[in-house]
Amino acid sequence: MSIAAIEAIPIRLERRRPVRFANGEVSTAEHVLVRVVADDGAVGVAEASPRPMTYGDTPGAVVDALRTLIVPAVIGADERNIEAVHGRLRHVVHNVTARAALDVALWDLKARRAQLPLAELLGGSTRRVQVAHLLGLDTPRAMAEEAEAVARGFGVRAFKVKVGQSFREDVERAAAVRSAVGDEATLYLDANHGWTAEEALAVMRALERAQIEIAWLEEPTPATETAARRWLVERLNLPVVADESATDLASAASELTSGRAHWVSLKTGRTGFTFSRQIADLSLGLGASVVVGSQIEGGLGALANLHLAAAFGACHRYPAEVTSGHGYTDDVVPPLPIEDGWITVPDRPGLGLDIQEERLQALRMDR
Ligand code: MUC
Ligand code: MG
Repeated sequence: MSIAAIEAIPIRLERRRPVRFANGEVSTAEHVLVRVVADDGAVGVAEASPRPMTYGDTPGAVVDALRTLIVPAVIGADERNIEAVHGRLRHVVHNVTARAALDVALWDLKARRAQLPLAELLGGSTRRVQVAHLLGLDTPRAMAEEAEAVARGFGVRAFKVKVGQSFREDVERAAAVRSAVGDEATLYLDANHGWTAEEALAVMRALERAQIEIAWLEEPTPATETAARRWLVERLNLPVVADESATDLASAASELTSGRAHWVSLKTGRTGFTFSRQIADLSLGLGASVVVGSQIEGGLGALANLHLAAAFGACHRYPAEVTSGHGYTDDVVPPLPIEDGWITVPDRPGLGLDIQEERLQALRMDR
């Protein structure tokens, strides 16, 4: 029951269309498939989705961190004691996506051995999760058309609208999507630090005047500009969500208790299950909500987010971003069906989908 090897296989996934946001874009995604192999040959898997604009890492850095920092520290450790494995890594700073993938793979392995779906092993709050679809930055018309097609085709009723560019276009983006999907849909905005505090206030006041309802707002301004962020949060009439400013337990605690954010976004791609659960519990104790977000991971990463959303009541209070895998032309796992805007956790042990070996061989970059 000890960790015998960790494989890190870089894979290249192509988006059907690029996803743009205020601080970058994802078109060809270079991710890393991580496999933890136990001494008896049992395997747990995960997908690392490095995001240089968010965490400063790259696919090469993920592979290197696994091989040179993580493998030497954890080989031989008892795979069942996930906290103890993290204890061995306490001096490894940054490298959040590499460490998160190790965590997800260890939990997958544990749940496979227990013959339980991972969401059930972790907490088992629900089996069905309402999904939110992410609309990348584009013209207001193109974003509205995409929202309309996703609402019609998949019954999706929650949309993240990427903004953070210019006052006029951002107001038009939210207005166009709202009129495409109707008053009942949940709309929320994500500016990825693209606005100044004054711009953010102007956009949100304009949307209020136009009676365009927005449920919450993610990362309106650079979170490092703490006074400006606090000034803004005091003036807004909706929850402000910390995403890339809350990438671990300590930063989530700081954002939530400093008046800079009301809620936090959770992503297994950066905090795995172990640290996501800690942040969810912290938030619950503070009376803050959490939303399960996407970093445009492939199908395997999205599946991990689905299990997180299903495991804990706090994680499915709001629709979760668990459909990013649907946006790739090819992948190592197939996308799960979206039924009238909801996805059901597979009723199989672990993450619940097996890696399709022939797809992996076709997509791997190290051949
Ligand atoms: C988001 O919610 O910000 C964009 C980059 C990243 O790391 O996550 C995405 C989406
Ligand atoms: Mg975000």
